[in-house]
This record gives sequence, structure tokens and C-alpha cells, in this order.
Amino acid sequence: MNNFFDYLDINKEVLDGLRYYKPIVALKSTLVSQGMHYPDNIENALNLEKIVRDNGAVPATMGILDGRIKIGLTDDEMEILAKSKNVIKTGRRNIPYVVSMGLSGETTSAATMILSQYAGIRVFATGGIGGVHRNADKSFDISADLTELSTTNVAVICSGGKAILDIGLTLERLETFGVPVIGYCTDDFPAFYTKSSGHKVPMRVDNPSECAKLMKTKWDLKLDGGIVVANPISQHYKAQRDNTDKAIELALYEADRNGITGKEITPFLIKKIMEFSNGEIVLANMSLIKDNALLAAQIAIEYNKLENEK
Ligand code: PSU
Ligand code: MN
Repeated sequence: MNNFFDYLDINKEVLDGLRYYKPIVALKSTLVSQGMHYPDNIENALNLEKIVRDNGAVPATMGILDGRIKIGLTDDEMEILAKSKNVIKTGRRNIPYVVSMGLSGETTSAATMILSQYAGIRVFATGGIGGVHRNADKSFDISADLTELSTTNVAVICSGGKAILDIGLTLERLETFGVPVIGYCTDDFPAFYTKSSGHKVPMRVDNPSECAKLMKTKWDLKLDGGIVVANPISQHYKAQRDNTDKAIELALYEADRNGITGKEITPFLIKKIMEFSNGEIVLANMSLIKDNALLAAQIAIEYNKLENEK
């Protein structure tokens, strides 16, 4: 085996989508994290796929199952992954390990971008990306999601970054890497549960078509790399700053006390924040991911039109 296609399983729906040049939206298999347990996690994942479908695009939920890279998990495969206790957080670095050892993995945003690029999928919807951690001056902890955005040609539709990060430094790093950060119908960079992080975005678009044109222009011009499309949460949740900030402080304290570092820290913080805040943050999280799946479908459709005009 020396061809990367040998490592991939593409499900029927996605294969049809590719064959007939349909718009496709990648989703990531966050089935075991995000503070959600079986069966809530799978219901949520299937619901996101439904939103993409209902809005005219094909969903492709990415993951790794028993060493096979899945470009689009089937419902059955999702069920297995959702129930499994041994699913590894998989990024660029450990894809070869998880695959060669025949293990199962849920893909980070970075890894989901990589799998999307394998299949030529250009739009990916998620909650939030990783970034520069708050104490990065000491920990050097900067998410590999940012490096991936510097090289891999996928537009990531998200709600900005979680406040576990230093949002200002994250935006600086994205600037250094030449990653367009686009506000969708906003001048403010959102902060997950809140519509604004207090930071401005360097550019904005006001409809899916403008966004698609920017994507096509970037990649036509061989300006390789990803795009962050920052879509503010549409619902108003009471879990506002104070609440969230308190949960984050507690979570950071717990991480420090337990000596959590490296790849464990982001999932740990997310889990703790969900625990420490009232269930509202879980609801907000689900709500914003739905917003992003919907917008991603609309953008994928517009991008697809431009591509098919060629
Ligand atoms: N931030 C979120 N939700 C997430 C993640 C980050 O608000 O689910 C996950 C994503 O999979 C992201 C990863 O790619 O954490 C980043 O981890 P790290 O900080 O270790 O790079
Ligand atoms: Mn990290």
C-alpha cells in the first residue's frame, strides 16, 4: 500500500456527493468529548448531519475506526464510536499511530481539516478551534489547529474561540500565519457563548456567496491555507461572561492542581467547564454548532456553484 486512498473508507452518501459534484460539509466526530455522553452524543451528531442535509448539502462526519480513516461515518459506525471508551483524541501528529495500530480516534479540528482535504472537501463546521492558551508564555501551549490553518485548504465555520484561550494572542498568531479571519455578518470576533470577545475581526462578509467568492479567490491564487469563518451564536443564553468566566477559572485551577498538560488539557478544561457551569453551557454549545452546520451548508452550496462553473 503506498497510496493514501488505501487508508480511506468513504461512505456511500459522501461518495455519491463527490461523484456528482454536490456540496459537502465536513463535521468532526466529537462524540466522546464535549461533556456529552451516550446516547446524547450520537443524537447530537446525527442531528447535525440532518441540518446539513435539510439545507441541501451532504454531511461527512470524520473519524477513525479500528485503524480505518472514515470520510463520512455511517450511522452504525458512529454508534460504535459513540459507545466506545477507547477513542483517542487524534491530531496531525498521531494519525499515523492511531491508523497503524488499528485504533479508533475522534479527530481534532486540525485532523478533520486534513481528512477533508484528502477528499477535496472545502467546508468544515465545528464549535470552536484551538488556539493560544492563556499561559502560553510559560507552557508554550499553542494548538496545532493554528498550524493546520496555515497550510490546509479548508474553511472552518465556527463560533470563534472558547475563553479557555487567549483570544487576542490567538488572533495574532492567525495573522502571522496569514489566515483570513472573517466575521460573518459581524465586525466582532465572537467568543462562543457570547457574540463578542471584545476583539474586532479584520474582515467581514454578509452572505454565503461573498464567503464562497473569498474562498475561491484565495485558493485560485494559490494562497494555501485555511480560513476561519467566525459566526456569532444566534441564541441569547443567560450563561453570559460572569458565569462562564467563573467556570473557566475553576477549570484552569483544577487542571493546574491535577497537573494536566499537553493534549489532555483542552478536553479536560471543556469537560470541567461543562460540569462547573449549569447545563446551559451544554445547550449553548449545541445551539452554536447547529448554527455553524447550517451556515456551512449554505457556504458549501455557494462554493460548489463557483467550482462547477469552471
Ligand atoms: N475547543 C473547543 N471545542 C473543541 C476543541 C477545542 O471549543 O472541541 C477541540 C477540537 O477538537 C480542537 C482541539 O481541534 O480541541 C484542540 O486541542 P488542542 O488545544 O490540544 O490543540
Ligand atoms: Mn495544546
